[in-house]
Amino acid sequence: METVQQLLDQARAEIERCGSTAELDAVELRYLGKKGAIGALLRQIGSLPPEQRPTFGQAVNQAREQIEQWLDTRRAQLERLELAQRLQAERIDITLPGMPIRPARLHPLTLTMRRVKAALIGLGFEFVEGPELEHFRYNFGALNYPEDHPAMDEQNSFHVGDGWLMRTQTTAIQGRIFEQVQAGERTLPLRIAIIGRCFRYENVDATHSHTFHQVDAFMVDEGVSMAHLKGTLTQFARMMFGQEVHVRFRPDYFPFVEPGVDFAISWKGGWLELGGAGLIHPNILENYGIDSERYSGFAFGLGIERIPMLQYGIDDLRLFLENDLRFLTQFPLL
Ligand code: FA5
Repeated sequence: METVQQLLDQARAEIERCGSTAELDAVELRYLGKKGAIGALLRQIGSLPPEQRPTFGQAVNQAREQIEQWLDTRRAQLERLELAQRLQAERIDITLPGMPIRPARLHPLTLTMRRVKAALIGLGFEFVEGPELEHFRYNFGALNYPEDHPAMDEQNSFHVGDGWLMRTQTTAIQGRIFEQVQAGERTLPLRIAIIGRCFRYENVDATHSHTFHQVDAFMVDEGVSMAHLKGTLTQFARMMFGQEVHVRFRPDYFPFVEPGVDFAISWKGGWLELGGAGLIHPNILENYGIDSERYSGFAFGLGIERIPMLQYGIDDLRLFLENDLRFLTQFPLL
C-alpha cells in the first residue's frame, strides 16, 4: 500500500509541474499507458498472497481514477492557458489603418499620346491603326525610296524574313490607305493619322531607342500646299506646348516628300527637332492612281518620346521602357 501512496504523491507532483498539454501527455503515458506505472503495479498482484490481492487491486484502481482526475483537471487548465497564449500571439489589431491601394496611373507616353491624339482629332484627322510587323512593301517600297537608299539598309530594321520587318516609321500606313483609295474603299479628300510603336536597329543612347513611338498624319485634297502643312503643324505645336511656342521649318530630305522639311519648336532659347514633314511626293500619288495635277497632300511624322522629355525635363528616353515605379509615379494621374 505504501508503494501505491508513493506513486500517487509522485504523480500529483509531476502533473502539477507540467507546463503544457504535451508534457501532460507524456506524464499520462508514464502512469496510465500500457507500459505505465499503474499497469506495472497491477501485474504485481499475482505475486501477492491471495488475501491481500482484493485490497491491493482496489487501491491501485482508485489510484488510477485519482490520477485520471488530476490529469483531467490539469489538462483543462493547460488548454485554457495555451488557447490564451495563441490568441495573444495571433492577435490582429483591427484598429490599425488598412494597406492603402495605390491608384493605377497612365504611363507618361500614354498621357502624351492621348494629348497628341486629341489635338489632331481636333484638327480634323481620323486615326487609323497599322501593323507593327509590316511588309517591306509598305515600310519602304510604297514610299518612293530609291533602290539603294541607305535607310533601307538591313542595319536599320529588324527583319523577320520573307520581306517582313518591324515597322521603322508610322509613315508605312500611307501605302495601305492609298490602296484603299485605289480599291474604292475610301474617297478623297483624306485626313489620316496614326500613332504607335516603331522599331529600329539602333545604337541605343539617351535619345535613341530600338523601340519608340511616332505619330504620322497626312492630308490629300485639291490645292494642298506647304501653307496648309505649316498652319497645321503650328496649330498642333500651340495645342501641345502653348500659344507662345515658335516653330521652325528647314529643308530636309525624305524620299516620300518634295519639298521636305524638318520641323522644330522653340525650347529654352534653342530649337528642338520633333520630326520631318513635307508635301507628299507626286510619284506616290500617281502610283496609286491619284492625279497629282489635281490632288496634292502634306505629310508629317514626329517622335513622341521627345515631347514628354522636354515637358518633364527627362534626359534619357530609356527610362520610358524600364518601368521603374520610382520614375513612373512622378507623373500626374491624368
Ligand atoms: C521619319 O521617320 C519620317 N517617317 C518622318 C516623316 C514623315 C517625314 C512624313 C516626312 C513626312 P525620322 O527618321 O527623322 O523621320 O524620325 C522622325 C522622328 O522620330 C525623329 O525626329 C525622332 O523624334 C523620332 N525617332 C527616330 N528614331 C528614333 C529612335 N531610335 N528613338 C527615338 N526616337 C526616334
